[in-house]
Amino acid sequence: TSTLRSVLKETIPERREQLLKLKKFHGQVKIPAGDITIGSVLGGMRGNKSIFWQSTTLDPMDGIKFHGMTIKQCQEQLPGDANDHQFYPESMLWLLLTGKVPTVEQTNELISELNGRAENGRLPECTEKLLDNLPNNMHPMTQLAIAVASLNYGSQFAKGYQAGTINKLNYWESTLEDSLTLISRLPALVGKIYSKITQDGSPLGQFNSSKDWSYNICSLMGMTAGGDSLNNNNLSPQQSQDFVNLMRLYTGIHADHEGGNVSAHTTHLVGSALSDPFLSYSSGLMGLAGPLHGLAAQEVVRFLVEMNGSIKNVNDPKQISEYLWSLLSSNRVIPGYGHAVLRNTDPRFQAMLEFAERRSDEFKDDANVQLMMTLPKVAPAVLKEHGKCKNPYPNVDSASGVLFQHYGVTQLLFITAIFGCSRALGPLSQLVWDRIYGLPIERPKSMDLEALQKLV
Ligand code: FCX
Repeated sequence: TSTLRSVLKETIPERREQLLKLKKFHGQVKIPAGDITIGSVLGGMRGNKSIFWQSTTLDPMDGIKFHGMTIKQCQEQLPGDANDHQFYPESMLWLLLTGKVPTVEQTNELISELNGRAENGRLPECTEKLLDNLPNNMHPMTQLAIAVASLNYGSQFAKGYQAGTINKLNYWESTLEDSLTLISRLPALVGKIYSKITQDGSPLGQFNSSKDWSYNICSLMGMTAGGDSLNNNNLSPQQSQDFVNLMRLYTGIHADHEGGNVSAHTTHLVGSALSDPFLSYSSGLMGLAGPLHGLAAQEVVRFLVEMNGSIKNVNDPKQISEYLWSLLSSNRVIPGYGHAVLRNTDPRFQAMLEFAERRSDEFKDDANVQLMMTLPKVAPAVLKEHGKCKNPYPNVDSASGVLFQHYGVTQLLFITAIFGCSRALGPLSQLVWDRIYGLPIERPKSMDLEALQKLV
């Protein structure tokens, strides 16, 4: 991508100088909030401001901002499908990498760049064989993490580093190469895994080199209309178009959630050892596969389906509330509610909800979607009364699974793999910047119980 590289190259010198100045002249300045306490050492480092992350910031009340832009502003300003106000994930990737809103031409150029690297949706032979040899019913996230790690076989960064041919100041270039290659391969990877868990691993759809990344995720899952899909997905043309736009929305807004969440931080941490982007993001995916993080999306669907089966009237707040209490009293969490940083409704949830509200006819008979839409009116009060969680409001995982399920993605285990496509965009963009800045290996100090006891 000549333009992407030149835009980055224009930005790099100034940014590097700013960081160097901070490090050299102000390294001793204390960060105001977020003192490290015994509570934070024992409590998952909540509130400790200790990770450098450029592309997104998370405000507890307002939620995520992408280089300062809210989801609404992204929907208004980033190039995408004009009919649905839905930006392409490529425009988000451009924004995350450069900090600038791309033009339509720049977005199209990045779409072509990624499609060029995708080799018509064909995977490298060793990755294809590796996936063929994994059990079809192995969890999709395990398959995805293994497959992504295997792509490191072709890593430009690892090769160059091994050969000693790259100047440290230029590490970012092969990191960018690898990151774009990794992102371009994800539609084919998840398409293959989806086929493995739904049938036998044979292609479900065709790669379309004139379309965007999200379209190709859908197409290789066999979910698009017309000639690109090779199976009968039972979707009307309107529904498959809506599914593509749901995928664009989903992959766009899940791309990044600042640096401290498990998948982002893991990618950053592993990358700090100069592991290449494939290994770094494979580790991030393994973190995303945890039920308190990305896997929650799958748990939400299970929970809504179970609740639908257990209560007589899903529009009755009393019955919903009783069901939630029964869950809480058996020490289970309400999936899709709560957050480590947010203290308000997640604007990503809001964006998914608006997607459903704009298609009220489509969803009016889907009891799970209806329940997902009613729950925010009941669950926060229950969680407040329960009195434990700091944020009683819905997070992003509340809505996504049931919407995918509505269009026929009934394999719950697969939903987190779609999250895994999206989350590549943010942490890999940051990894490029980690290399631009030449950030060192992460090595915080640990403390044992005796050392902590000595402090009190
Ligand atoms: N239902 C019931 N109890 C909850 C709860 C929920 N949804 N959320 C938090 N709590 C409980 C915690 O389990 C904890 O109990 P404990 O003191 O007995 O251990 C207490 O409330 C305090 O937790 P809190 O500080 O509010 O939350 P944490 O920062 O520790 O954890 C998560 C945040 C997201 C892990 C937590 O709210 C949770 O488990 N939610 C349900 C799972 C979920 O939706 N995860 C997705 C999160 C996110 F969107 C993502 O990363 O993908």
